[in-house]
Order: sequence, then C-alpha cells, then structure tokens
Amino acid sequence: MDRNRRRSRAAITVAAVGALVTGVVVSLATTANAATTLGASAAEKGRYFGTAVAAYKLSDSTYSTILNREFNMVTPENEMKWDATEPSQNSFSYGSADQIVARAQQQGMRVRGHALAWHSQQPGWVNNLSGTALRNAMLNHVTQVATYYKGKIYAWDVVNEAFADGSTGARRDSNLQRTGNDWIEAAFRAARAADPGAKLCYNDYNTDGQNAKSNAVYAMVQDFKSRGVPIDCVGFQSHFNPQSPVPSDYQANLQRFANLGVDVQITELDIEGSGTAQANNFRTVTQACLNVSRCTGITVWGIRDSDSWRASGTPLLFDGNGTKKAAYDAVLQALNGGNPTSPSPSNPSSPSPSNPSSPSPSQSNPNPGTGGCTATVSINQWQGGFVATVRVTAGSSGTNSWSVRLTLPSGATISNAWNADRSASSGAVTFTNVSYNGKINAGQFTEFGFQSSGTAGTLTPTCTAA
Ligand code: G2I
Repeated sequence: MDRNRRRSRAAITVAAVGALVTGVVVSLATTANAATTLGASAAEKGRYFGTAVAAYKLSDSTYSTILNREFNMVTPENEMKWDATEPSQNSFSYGSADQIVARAQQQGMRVRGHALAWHSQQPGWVNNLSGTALRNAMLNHVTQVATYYKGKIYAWDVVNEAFADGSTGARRDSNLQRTGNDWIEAAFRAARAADPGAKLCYNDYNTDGQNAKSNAVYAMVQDFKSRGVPIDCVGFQSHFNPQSPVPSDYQANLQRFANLGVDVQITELDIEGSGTAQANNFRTVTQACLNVSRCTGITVWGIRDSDSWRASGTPLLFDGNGTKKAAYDAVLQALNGGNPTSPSPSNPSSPSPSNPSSPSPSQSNPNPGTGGCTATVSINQWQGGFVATVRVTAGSSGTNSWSVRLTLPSGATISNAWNADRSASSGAVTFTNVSYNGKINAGQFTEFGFQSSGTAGTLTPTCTAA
C-alpha cells in the first residue's frame, strides 16, 4: 500500500518534470519565433500598429476578426469629425464614435482621435458663422469633445490640414484661418486644458518629404515649441500613389521633425499599387518609422482594399476578401527584423514640458525584478493627474507571459490602461500582459501604460516573467 502510494507519487513527479521539460522546450521554440501580427510585432518595437475604423463595419465579421487580431490602435475614420460630433450647435452626438472607443477598450487597443479642428467635414451651421463667433464655436467644440473623451485618447489630431499645397508655404485659406492666424495655437491650448493626458498632434498630407508645405509646418512646430504652445506630435498622413510616391527623403523628414522635440506618427498610410512594388513601398515606410526613435507608430487608412476611401487603387494590406497581401508580409517582416532605434520610454512630450501647468519630470526606475524580466516606468505628471509608461524588458530566456506589480500612492486612481490588464485601480496593482504582448524575445521589450488621477511620486515596478 505504502509502496504503491510512493510509486504513484514518483510517477506524478516524473510526469511533472516531463511537463516542465516540455514546457521549457515549447517556450524556447516560441520565443525564438517572430511575432505573427502587426500589433504584436510593433509592440515588441515599442510602437503601435493601427487602422482607421468605420463604426458601421464593426458588425462585419471578416472586418472585425482582422481588426481584433492585427491592430492595437484605432482611428475613427469619420465618427469624431465636427459634422459627426456636433451636428447642431452645442448639441453633441457621440454614438458612432463611442462604438469604436468601446471596441478599442474591450480589445486593449488605444485610440487616436481624429480630428478636432479642420476646414472640411464641418456641420452646416458652421457656414453661418465667422469672426469671434466662429472662433468661439471652434474652441467650444475642441473643449467639449476633448473633455468628453478625456482619458480615453492616446493622441488627438487637434488641427488637420491647415497648410496650403504648392510652393507658397502659406496657411490654407479657410473659414477657420479667417478667424485669425492664432486659431491653431488657440485650438491646441484648449485641447491641452480639456485633456492633459492626450498627446496633441498637428496632422497633414503632402508633408511627407521636405517641401514648401512641410517646411511651413516645421517652422510652426519650431515656433510653438519656442513659445510654449502645447504640441506633442506631428502626423504624416502618407497617402501615396504613382503621382505622389513615397519621397526619397521620407525618413529624413520624419527625423528633422522629431529633432524639434515632438513625436512623429504615420497616421493615414495607404499606397496604391499591387504586388512586389507596393510591398516594397510599404516596407520602406515601415522601416523609416523603425529607424526614427520618436516615430511612435503607424496607422493604415483602412483594413481591406474595399474599405479604402480610394478602393480602386487597392492601397491597403488586405484584399477585398480579407486575405493578407504581399504588402502585409513586407510590413510584418520589417517590423520583425533589424535593430530599430527604440522609442524613448520617458517621452517628455506628453503632456509637454511647454505646458505651464504640467511640470513633467520623467523618471526611470530600473528594477532588476525576478524571473527574467525588468520593468522601468516613466511619468508625465500634471496638476491632478499623470500618465505612466511602463517598459517590460525580457531577460535572457525571453517571456511567454509577464506581470508587473506596483503600488500607487493614496489619492491615485487609474482611469484607463492600455496594452495590459490590471487587477485593481488603486493601491497595489498587478498588471498582466494581454494576448498580443506576453511573448517577448530575450533582450526585447514591450510597453504598456495607464492614466491616473493624483500624484505618481516614485513608482517602483517589480516584473515577474513566466
Ligand atoms: O480623404 C482621405 C483622408 C485625408 N485626411 C483626412 C481624413 O479624414 C480623410 O479621410 C476621409 C475618409 O476616409 C472618407 O471616408 O475623409 C473623407 C471626407 O473628407 C471621407 O469621405 C466621406 C465622404 O466624403 C462622405 O460622402 C461620406 O458620407 O465619407 C463619408 C462617410 O462614409
């Protein structure tokens, strides 16, 4: 009896060791493998991979399956524009945009807000206004929408397409421009006051290489930084076709903006074409972002070719059936390869140090942790709240999953987290990986973040890997 029991216990032990050994083998095999989705691969490089989303397509199962699987950032394609969110003056309508935000939150994706102030897609009532009345209506719009979505938006396109095409380098003539040249900075200040945790971007097209238009945007950003106007990022739409190809100085142009002290983002990428030529163009753009440390992510302007605003040019990564194209493989390969420059985890720009109400010392607290990963945290603190960005770096064995524990000071309550699940909203909180970022190869890292009320103080994260 005794003997039998001992024998069966020994058998269990052997089985357990066997399982353990198998587990190790599996884990080594998996960590050696490259990430298999755009979002997971970008996350390994400290970046996001996003898409424009149309609310009415969320019920399309092919569309939704690809969205949930591949992307970790979404931009509402039309649902946050002025005509959609304020159809009559001071009466706001958020239903469609909310559907997209809800999906994003459910899936652990972040949201780029698009766009607060733009000459296009304005509601009809705006046409009846000019001068101070229009300026005030615009500022009210920015304040109301940014306040409504406070804490839920990674970055806002605060102002979209405000410069003219061609060689003049002038502002685009528009009803908003006619309210006075300072309309852009007024919009940025209103957005900062409404949601100090969101990065604030200027977004435009035909600014993807160095030219008169991008030079004019560059001068504006330089001026804003020197005068303390809050701006954190510049979006490069990157709509390309044979008439408007990827410029040869695309990366250099991203880099010169980054050197001004702003993040750069590729915000509406699509490239007309097919086959290898199209794939190579997508590869070039992806590699350019990886090569620029402050290029924080790439968003494509739709999922399938048939979802595109210019579907006939088949400019996206999936065909009309939802099948991956050569362009998809090229992007994934680029994301998985090379030795990109890591984006800094202690991004001092959000909220910007130029925001007088937000002294934003960023801090990094390396902690050796246990079990094969380390975590460091950087904080952007402002009056009454902060955003924490946590970088998880795998040790020599890589990880299959990880968790990070830290203790928030009293008075700090988390309103929103991305790229991780959390066990609580205050006090001692354990963050665990989500489905797409548990696997980190040896020496690689991923990042997650959260927004909280209160004062961060010194946060000391402890990382545990499995
Ligand atoms: O034009 C491409 C993009 C250029 N940069 C700014 C983006 O906001 C812009 O997006 C496009 C959307 O992809 C289109 O979907 O903006 C267009 C309007 O400027 C959007 O087109 C509109 C149609 O013009 C409307 O007739 C239609 O009701 O889409 C609406 C919703 O399907």
